[in-house]
Amino acid sequence: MNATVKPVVGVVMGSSSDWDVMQHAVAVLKDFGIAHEAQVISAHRMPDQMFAYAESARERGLRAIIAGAGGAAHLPGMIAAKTIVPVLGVPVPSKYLRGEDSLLSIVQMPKGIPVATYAIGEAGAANAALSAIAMLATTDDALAARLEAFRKTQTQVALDMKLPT
Ligand code: RP5
Repeated sequence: MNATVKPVVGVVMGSSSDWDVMQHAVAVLKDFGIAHEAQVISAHRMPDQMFAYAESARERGLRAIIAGAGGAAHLPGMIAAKTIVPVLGVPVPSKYLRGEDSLLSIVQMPKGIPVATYAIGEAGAANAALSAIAMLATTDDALAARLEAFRKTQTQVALDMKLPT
């Protein structure tokens, strides 16, 4: 992203091994021309940096944070605990429990600190980005029009689907 444009969406993940999934969020943000940043922030391996990221998010202009993690996926919840910027959590598939652990640990936030939780894996990452875009579009008519056009294209693709005869 152009370094002079301040990011409005932050994408963070617990490990570079999460990139295979989280790149799908970044790809959607890029498609829509959303100023964003992406980086590894591990809740348990770099807690001080995680706190600093969350604490500075709002004053740096972030309007949504997409946080992906696998296993005991506390990253989205801990970031949400330290900022009022909306956090969109993406459960990353894990080695042993296929991401069911990630899903439950992200979605089961105690009352008071919300994390909007998405599907496990690629669909969740892409949809988290689409939700961030929908949030930004509430105050940006041009972006709203692009989101409407994206939906119309998807509809047309489905209408044009043919099954083998
Ligand atoms: C979590 O542990 C990460 O989000 C990742 O999904 C998982 C495994 O991390 P690595 O061992 O691949 O670095 O913190």
